[in-house]
Amino acid sequence: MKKKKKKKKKKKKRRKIKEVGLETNDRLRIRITDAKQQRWEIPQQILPRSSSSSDQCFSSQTEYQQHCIWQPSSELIFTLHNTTPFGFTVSRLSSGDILFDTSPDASDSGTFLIFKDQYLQLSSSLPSHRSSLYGLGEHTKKSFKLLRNQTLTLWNADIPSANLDLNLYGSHPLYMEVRSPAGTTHGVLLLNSNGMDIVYNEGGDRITYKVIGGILDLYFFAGPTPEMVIQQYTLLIGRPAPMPYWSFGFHQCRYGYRDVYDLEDVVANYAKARIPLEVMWTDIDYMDGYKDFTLDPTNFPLEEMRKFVNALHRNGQKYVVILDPGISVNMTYGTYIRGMKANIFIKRDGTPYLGVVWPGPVYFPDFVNPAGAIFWAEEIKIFRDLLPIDGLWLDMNEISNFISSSPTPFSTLDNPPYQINNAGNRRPINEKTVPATSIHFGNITEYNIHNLYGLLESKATNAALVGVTGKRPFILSRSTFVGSGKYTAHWTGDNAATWEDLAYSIPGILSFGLYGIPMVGADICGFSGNTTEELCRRWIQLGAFYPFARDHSDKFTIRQELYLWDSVAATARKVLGLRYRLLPYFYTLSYEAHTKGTPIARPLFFSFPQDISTYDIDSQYLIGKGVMVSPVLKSGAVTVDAYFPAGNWFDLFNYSNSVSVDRGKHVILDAPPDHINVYVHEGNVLAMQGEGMTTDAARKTPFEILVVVNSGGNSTGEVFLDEGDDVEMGGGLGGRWSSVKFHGGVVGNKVMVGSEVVNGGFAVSQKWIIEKVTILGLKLNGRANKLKKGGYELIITKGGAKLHGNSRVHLSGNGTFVIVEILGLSLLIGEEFKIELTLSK
Ligand code: MIG
Repeated sequence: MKKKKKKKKKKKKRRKIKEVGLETNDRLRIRITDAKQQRWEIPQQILPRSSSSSDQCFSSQTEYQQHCIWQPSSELIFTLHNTTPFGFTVSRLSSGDILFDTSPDASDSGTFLIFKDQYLQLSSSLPSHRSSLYGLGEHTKKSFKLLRNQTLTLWNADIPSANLDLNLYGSHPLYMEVRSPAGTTHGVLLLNSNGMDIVYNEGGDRITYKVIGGILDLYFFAGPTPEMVIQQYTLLIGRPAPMPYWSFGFHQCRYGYRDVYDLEDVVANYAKARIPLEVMWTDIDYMDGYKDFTLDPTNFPLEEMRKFVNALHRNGQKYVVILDPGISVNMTYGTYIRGMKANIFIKRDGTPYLGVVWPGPVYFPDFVNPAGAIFWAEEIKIFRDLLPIDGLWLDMNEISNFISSSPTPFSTLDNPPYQINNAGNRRPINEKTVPATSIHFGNITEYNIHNLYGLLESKATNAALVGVTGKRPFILSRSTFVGSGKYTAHWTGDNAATWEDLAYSIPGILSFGLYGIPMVGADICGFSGNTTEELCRRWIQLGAFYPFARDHSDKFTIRQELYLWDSVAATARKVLGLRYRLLPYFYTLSYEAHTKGTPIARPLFFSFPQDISTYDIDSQYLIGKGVMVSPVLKSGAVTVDAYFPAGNWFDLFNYSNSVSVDRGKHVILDAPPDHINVYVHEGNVLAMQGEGMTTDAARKTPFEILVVVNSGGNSTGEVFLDEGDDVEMGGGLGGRWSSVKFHGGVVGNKVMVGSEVVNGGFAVSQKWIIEKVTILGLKLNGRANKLKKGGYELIITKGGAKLHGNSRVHLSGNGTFVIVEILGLSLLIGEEFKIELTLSK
């Protein structure tokens, strides 16, 4: 099954090894490096990925000159062009479509392959009129689809995400390309941790990488659907971490909470307003002098904090605190003393590098050093023994530094010959971070490993929390890299409380879905600057449907907890009510993400790749395959222009509202101040539960199975159920989990709904029941009219035996469709059932 091939070749000027490996039938790797000298490559221990095997494609140089054609089952074909310098193409076997073509444009020296020590260049042409590109973050973008004529810079930096187009906290050198009209999709990863500029030219017919180190290590993912590209990508880099069930509840944070009483007040006010609050957070305010693992004895004294956290826990709520990587240089600070003793700080010129962050002078732990990760885990353990926190928030890990240290004279690391477009202004790469000449464990330079710090910290923190709690960890990291999703969730950083940033949050979240970090959200109501009632109301309407939903704001801005305005509170109750009813759906999507990599929040083209109108849409998105969110993103608006791909769609707030389009169409929807449009597409079955003030409470309510029948006959859906915070999610049969597949459809005069259960024992043991089955999508024609008059027979069977319960059928709907509700059921979700509703002839 796994066919891998490799080949070597010498190049004229500098000697390079080229390896071309077909790693799976849908993944191809092309590795170009120096034949003589070992160069920096991201170590396997840091980012484990399958390496290509050693079987040769062609061993001799003469053969190498030939085209290299893989075995027919491979969808990706590598062809070498024997030019100087050499060029190559990657094409798709099934269509012959050329996906990547590095043949230089003879009129433009900027398109040639260049391989120097601190400058690598690679360029590929693109079929401009057929090509839509996504990814290459982290940036705040006006549009999810990458616009032409721009340079995308990757270099992790503490630059507020309220800035458009600048390099931000993370680096993800992956793009996804969708080709019209068929929507055939592939992915390209340049696996490289060095700083780079990626130029997408004005004509949209060329992409050029300009990288300041490492090697050219390219991975191609054949797709051919968007979903499959992400599956193939996350198979290489690691599947997303399982997320605890509670992390899908609503989170409240703020920079500047005064004291523990302030926290208590906020929690109490949420309860009083009947707005669900799952997780309370605290920013750096809780620390003593901003020192990690300490508590401010005056405002956040340990005893009071313990009482507070215990009260949260008694109420089914959680508590998360922030950690910054910088450790205060302070002889009376235990963490510092232990860190010095363990000798785990990043060094420069032989001594720990001295930076400045919130506590003042700091040293930064080196997470490349195994002893650094052990140190970190011990500090987390000591702190958690004092205060039973439920998760950790990793900020400032780009690394952010308040000072820019002077470069080492003549060092081409601190001052590389090619200056990437850092901060949009070709600022030095050393600006406000740890200088590139700093040294990590194993003599690795900061120059090479800079972009990996957040990944390494997330990995160490994840392992530490598993060790300390024995439970599924929750980590939120600002800085990320390829593979971070295996350890952490992410938020989009310091946005502003503006309507623009509300809109940009969608491209931001969709991009992280591509990067294999599906648990992502933006600061709801906006971080910096003062929000307004209207903006905050619209923001919670959208934010309630982010995978990760947290309200967070900057110090010295006005408060923005959702209960502070009546209109925001009312809308919050409504939209979070729907979110909580959809928790089984969100959680099942997180299981799908964990096992396959598929994003939770997806662009429309994931489900409708053949509808080319969807390629540009980023003011709406899908949760999973079939729930579409169409928010208001403009001040004053009370309607929304929403694009509906073909089919029947039903309003999840009010099943009697529907939109039916034969082919994709824009529809103007009402969006009064308290409302967001969330529609489910035909063909889906959703397992929903009731509302609750906590996810725990919501999980105790009975299920409603919502079946949206389609014209084609069969609708499907799935629910994954487990304890919610076991370290493993799923796993072998007999484990503490169950999975239920639902199907529903219309055959002749019968409406049928049924389930198939895998490992049902767990769900049965939890006594989860289905109380109601709702069927949408039946046309209100003659037959349904008969239904209305009672012309039907309802048969419910379990294990072949008929059930005689108290179920009854209720019909409503006055538009095109009838809503059939089968009420009064009491079916264990862990046992297979079949419902047949036969309409009399
Ligand atoms: O220098 O901890 O992005 O969420 O509130 C700013 C204070 C540090 C930046 C984070 C933000 C957080 C803030 N932090």
